[in-house]
Amino acid sequence: MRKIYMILSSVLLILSGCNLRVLDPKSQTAKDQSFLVQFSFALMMIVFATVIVLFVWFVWKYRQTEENKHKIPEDEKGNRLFEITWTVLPIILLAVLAVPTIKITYEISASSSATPPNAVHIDVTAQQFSWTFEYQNGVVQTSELVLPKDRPVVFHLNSDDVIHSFWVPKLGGKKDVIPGKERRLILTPDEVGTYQGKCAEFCGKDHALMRFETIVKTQEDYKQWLQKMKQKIE
Ligand SMILES: [Cu+2]
Repeated sequence: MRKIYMILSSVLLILSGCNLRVLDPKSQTAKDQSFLVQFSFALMMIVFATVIVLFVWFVWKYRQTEENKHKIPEDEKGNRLFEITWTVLPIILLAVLAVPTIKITYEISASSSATPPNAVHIDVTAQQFSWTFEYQNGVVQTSELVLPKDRPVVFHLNSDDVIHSFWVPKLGGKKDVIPGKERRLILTPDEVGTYQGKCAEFCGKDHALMRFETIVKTQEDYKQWLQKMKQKIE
């Protein structure tokens, strides 16, 4: 038993060191997405619990006893009420799931939403096996992405070679980066901090090394950082 505890605690220790957490949202997009995950999970658990309760109940109710041992039940020729119920219920459940899913999907999709006027634009280029981030004032950074808090950031995603996928789990879902086709992703970080990002599409032998740090700063700090970096290249 002690051995199991030791193995479990060391596994926990290793896993807790991982900063790539999906359900720890630090932007509105990530919050909306984790709401969808939790909402669909809750709905699924209602169905799961109902099925398990009915299953256990029926197994218990129709178990073999001394009295019913030789009883053969009568033939049932269908039950309209039951048949309507188990046809209509899934339709209602799917409709309930569809409303927030479609609404949120459209809201967070960069292709269906207009560019916010106060947005920061960053050109992101993926290449085997690193990331390049280019800011509007010409500053270029690799493997470190710096963002302002509470301002929409429009990422212009491009690839130099194969298909990659841009992913900062705490800020929102991934977006494939496709060579020859610019894709857009809009995220608004709402908490200062450092978040892990990585390539989420297997892209070759060093794919696992395609990680980057995302540092969210206050708007004032972000401005100062941009100016400092600009002076460095001048
Ligand atoms: Cu990649």
